[in-house]
Amino acid sequence: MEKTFVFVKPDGVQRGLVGEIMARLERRGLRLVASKFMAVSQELAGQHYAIHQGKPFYEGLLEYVTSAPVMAMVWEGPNAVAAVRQTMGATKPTEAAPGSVRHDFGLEIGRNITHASDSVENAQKEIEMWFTAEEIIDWNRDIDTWVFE
Ligand code: IDP
Ligand code: MG
Repeated sequence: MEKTFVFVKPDGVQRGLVGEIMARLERRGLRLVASKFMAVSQELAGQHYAIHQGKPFYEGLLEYVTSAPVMAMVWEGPNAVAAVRQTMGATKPTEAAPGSVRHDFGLEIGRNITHASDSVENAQKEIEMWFTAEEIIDWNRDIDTWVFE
């Protein structure tokens, strides 16, 4: 089953949106397979956002994601990567679809509440970067046949 990596960024944690975001993903039918509430080191932040190194917002981005704890998670389901990106909405909150997390709770690109992997390949890389193999729980949920065709 496809897996994707998500974290609720420090603004989402500070604003008390962790439960709301997890509830939306649960209600959508995705299956939680890992989560941890954690402080992000400079090293991890740098590794996670390596692709943005050199961009004008890079330093601010690292400061932002290390400024308070985050809730890191792995969710699983058919097309999990695309489904979660859709639930989170476009990077820029004013371009995010109404009903998406970034639309419903955000205004600024630099305070856009969540991260979600943008491809299956990056999801695999990010899951390995953030979680150990033992932290990923392989389980069958009793309602799975009512959500997964
Ligand atoms: P994504 O989070 O939707 O995948 P990316 O383009 O990969 O978006 O950018 C990563 C993160 O960097 C964004 O979620 C946002 O927090 C931050 N970011 C991107 N562009 C800007 C910007 O122009 N100003 C401030 N922060 C930005
Ligand atoms: Mg991205």
